[in-house]
Order: sequence, then structure tokens, then C-alpha cells
Amino acid sequence: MKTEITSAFIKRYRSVVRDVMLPFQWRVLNDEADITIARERKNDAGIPTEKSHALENFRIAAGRTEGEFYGMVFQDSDVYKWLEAAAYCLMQGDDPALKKKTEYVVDLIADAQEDDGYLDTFFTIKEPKHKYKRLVESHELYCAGHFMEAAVAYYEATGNQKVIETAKKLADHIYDCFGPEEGKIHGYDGHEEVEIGLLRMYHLIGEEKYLKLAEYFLLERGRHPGFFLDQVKKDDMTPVFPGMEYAPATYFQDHVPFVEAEAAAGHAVRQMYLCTAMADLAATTGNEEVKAACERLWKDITNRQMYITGGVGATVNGESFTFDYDLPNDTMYCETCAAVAMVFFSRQMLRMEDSADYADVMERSFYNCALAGMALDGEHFFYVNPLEVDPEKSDKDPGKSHVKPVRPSWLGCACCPPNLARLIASIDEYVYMVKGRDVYVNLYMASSMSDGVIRVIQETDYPYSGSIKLRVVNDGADARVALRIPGWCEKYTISAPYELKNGYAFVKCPNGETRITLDLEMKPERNYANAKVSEDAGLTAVSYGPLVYCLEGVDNGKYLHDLLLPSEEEIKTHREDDLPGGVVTLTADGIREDSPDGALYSRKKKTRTLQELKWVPYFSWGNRGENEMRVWVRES
Ligand code: FUB
Ligand code: ZN
Repeated sequence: MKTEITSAFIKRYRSVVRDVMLPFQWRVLNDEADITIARERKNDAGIPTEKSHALENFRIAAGRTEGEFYGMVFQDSDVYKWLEAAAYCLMQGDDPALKKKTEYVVDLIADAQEDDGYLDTFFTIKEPKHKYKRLVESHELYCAGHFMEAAVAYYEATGNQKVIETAKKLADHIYDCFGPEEGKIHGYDGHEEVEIGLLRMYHLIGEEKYLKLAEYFLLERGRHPGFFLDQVKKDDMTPVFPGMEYAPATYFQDHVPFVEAEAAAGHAVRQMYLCTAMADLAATTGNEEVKAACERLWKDITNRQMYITGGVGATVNGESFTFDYDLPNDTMYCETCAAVAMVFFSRQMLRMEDSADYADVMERSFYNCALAGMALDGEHFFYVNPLEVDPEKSDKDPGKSHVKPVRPSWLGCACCPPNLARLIASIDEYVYMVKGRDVYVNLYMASSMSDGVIRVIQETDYPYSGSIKLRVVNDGADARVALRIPGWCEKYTISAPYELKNGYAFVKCPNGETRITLDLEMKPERNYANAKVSEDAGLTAVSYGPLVYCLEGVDNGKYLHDLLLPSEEEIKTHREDDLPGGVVTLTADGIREDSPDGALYSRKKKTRTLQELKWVPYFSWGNRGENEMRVWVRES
């Protein structure tokens, strides 16, 4: 299936990735960008902020230059994710300058690989005697997984043999070192990811042992209590993250085998990568037990542990999930990578079952939490995506130092920017899905798709308009187009007869041309959290179609917590092309409360004055300087 995106909204993002983000990241990875690298948390001296050094690490490991390793133990993964994003850009069209850089990177990676297939610059340069001996913290397989993902994408984009041979050599090496057989390591990486990479390798090449190895890692997790600690006890390397082996097993999703898990737990990105790989495994092998566990976790996350922005991870402590309905707005984590992974998980769930719920969450996480991870200029990035920010608190409250009020240009732990780049660059793969003679439209965005027999041309101004026109050209036998009816939409009309199932409207498309118009009523809506969410009691969040909105200080002044939206007040929409990116904003007549006197506590009631409230899409916040921001607003 080939998809081409014509949406102005998405094309702007994709050209920012190709023309700004990737060149900028290239300079960063080569230590040529003139930037200040921020720490995710103030005073966390363990986060390296002098430079990236990521490509230099490869040059040293390859023997092309001399020097020391610098950066996070998983610094290699920044390069792999950059390569993967570049591969998707190359799929969209020729770009000789980008191609040249990618060829350089592929050769460099191959040169940095050891003769037996081992690949990880930290251990090659710095700790060669400790390979695979400290999986709790080493990220060796995490990095390997990212390389495999990049290799598959790059091979698909260019047919480059070297990249896939290098990835096979690495996967074969891992296969020789891990598994149930005697003499192999009976364990897994502290950070899931290699499973996703191995499954992608399996889908591309069809090599059974990659599926077998992914299955081994996935199904064994949680069945080897003490594995991480035992390994570290037997090894004398200076720890990378001292004490990590004593983190609770939940942090690594190692407390219980996945098939027995009832709820999402621990480090959010790890949990979401695990869910993604598990759903892929279930869709690939038909394992019913794994499928049921994926569904259980899906329900737990999306019904009880996910923010309205589609972000996950309620605490900075371990960048983790906490417990059901615990969703603080100003101390949470909501890491960009975790939102990106929510999109990955949703897509894999859709492969298993065509339920519009999965596409709804995919859309929610993409348009809100994930896109907020990048400034509109493509050169500044959030790691943490709060729903409420006060710059003074971020500056002075140590418990909020991770909640940045503006996006830094780069981060000492730079996992998020290239992760978002690879998602945006490959978003065409998420729009349509073909199952038999049914073409599912999972995301609405101006685009066209073709599987060689059926073509769909979609015209729309989504996400700012719910009016969608489809032209289906079918050169084969009877087919159907399945239109997702988004969960946010209460009223809709379809110009053709349809049958509703699992949130999709199925319209018959016989041989020839069929034209369909779908009108989704899109208007500003108030959303309320479940009463069990203490942080959102008495508050409302405003949305418009798939977009969650927020108030910013630049439009509404200071002390956003003093603003109230009257319960019956009409919320109006405005198209504002002069705002960054050109967005639809919302306004309503609201109220500002103030203290009648300067006392900290008083017996006098607060004063109330009228003030117009103005909302901007959440993804666009923080692009007009440092200011307060708030998604959940008081309602009177
Ligand atoms: O550990 C690798 C990556 O760094 C994780 O996925 C992120 O949460 C960050 O901690
Ligand atoms: Zn990240």
C-alpha cells in the first residue's frame, strides 16, 4: 500500500522534520550546533550536557578516530532514530544531500560493528569486558532494537544491502547469546525495544529465529526474578546508573509475566514498548493469551491512566505510571517518547482488531501529547509534556524542575526528539489499513492511498474541519471503505448507505468510482474527568475535534488558576493564520477571580471581574515565549 499525504497541516510538520529537524539534529549529533543542552531535571549531574558526541562515539568505535565515549549509555540510539526518520523522508522523495549523510551513517555503523556482530559503542570503547553482563542498565539490546528498526526502514527506502546485513549480523549475534538453550543468557534487557526491532526484522525477512527470539524475550520477562540483580552482583564494572538494580521490578515490567499483568506499571516508555511488541506478537502469531493481556492493559491505560492529551506517565519518579486515576497535571511526566509509543501500540492493536477505539487513541496521542513534543520551529523539544505549568514553580520548586515552561534546543537525554521525528516522518503508514477487501480510514487527513487495485483520495481540512470528501476508485471486485466515526463526534452524516460496526461505518464500493462525503460535527466541547481523578475535580478541558486546547498566559494574563469558564457560556471558534502554524483558536466570556485584600487568608469572598478567555491547541503551546499554561480550567 502506498500513501501520499497532501494535508497542509501534516505537510508543514513533515517539511519541518525534513528541512529543519533532521539537518539540525545532524549538526547536534556531530557536535556542530551552537546550542545549550538542558538537563531534564535540575541538579541531576548524571545527565551529560556538554555535547552529544553520538556520531563521534561511532567514529571512535570504528577506529576512525581516537577518544573517549561520551554521553548516555544509550547515546547510539539517537543516531539510529535519526537514521530511521531520514529513511522515511527518503521514501517520500529524492534528497541527495540527506541520502549522502545516511550512507555515511550506515557505513560508519557497519565499521563500528565488531567481527562477531556485537554492536554498541559504549561497551566497545569503554567496557569491552562487560558486554551483556549488566542488562539492568546497559541498554545494549535497546540500542540494538533501534538499529534494527532503522535498518528495516532504510532498507525499505533505499534497498541498501549493507544496512540489512549489519542488522542481521547483530540479530544473529544476539540470538547466539540469548535464549533458553544451555550456555546462553537466560534473561532480557532492562529496557524493552529489541523485541520491536526483531519483529520488524522478521516481518521484512521472514527469518523464523528472529520471531522466536522476540517471543523468548517477551514471554520470559517477569519469569526470572532476581536476574538483573544477580548479573550485577557477579560483575565489577563501575555502574552506569548506580543502584538501578534495586529499582522495583515494576519499573522494568519484570514483576509479573505480561500475560498475567492486570495494569500498566513502571517506566512508561518501557511499558509502552512492551505493549507494542506484545500486540505485534499476538497479531503475528495469534497467541490468544497475549492478545487478552494486551486488551487488559489497553483498557487499564486508556480508561484509568491516560491523560486527556494522550500522554502517559504520572510521575517523574522513575518516569512512571503510578496507579489508576492518579493524573496530576503539574508534576506528571508524559514523556514525548511515551506518547509516541502510545501511537505505536494503538496501531498494533488495530492490526489485531478493527475497533475505532484504537484509532481514537492513536489520534489523541498523536495530535496532542506527541506533537507538543516539538516547537513549531522544529529546533526545540519537550521531554515532559505537562497539562499545567507555572514558570516560577518550574524554576523554584525542586519537585517541578522537570516541567519545563519552554522547549530547550536539545536534551542531555535526547531520546524524544528523534523519536518524534520518526513518527511524523512515517505518519502516512497510520492513515489507512487494508484488511481483505476493506480499506479502513483510521486517520482523517488530506491524502491518497493505493494498494494497486483500489485507490482512495481523501480531501479535508481536518483537524480543523470535520468535512471529509472521499473518492474511491476500485479496479477490482466489490470492496468496502470503513470510515472511523471518531469517539469525539456525536453527530455525523454520510452521503452513502452504510453499516456500523466497531465504530466504523462500512460503505460499499463496487467496481468503478464511488464518491462519499462524511460530515463530522466539529464544535468546541467541554470534557470532564472521571470523579475519581482528584486533580480535575471541578475542572473542564476544552476540545475541538481531535484537538485538546489550553489557556496560555500570553493570551490570558497571569494566574490562570483564577480564571473561570461559566457553565453555559458559548465557546466560539476563530481561524488565526497569523499565529504560529496557523491555528483555530477558541474564545469565551469568562471570569477572573481576585483577592479583595492582600491578606494570605481572609474572610472576604473573592472579587469577580469579566475577562475573555482564549484557548490555543495544546500542541502549539509554548511557542510564544515563557508563560503559564493550563489545560484543565475551573468551571463556574
Ligand atoms: O532509557 C532510555 C530512554 O531514556 C527512555 O526510554 C526514556 O524514558 C529516557 O529515560
Ligand atoms: Zn524520550
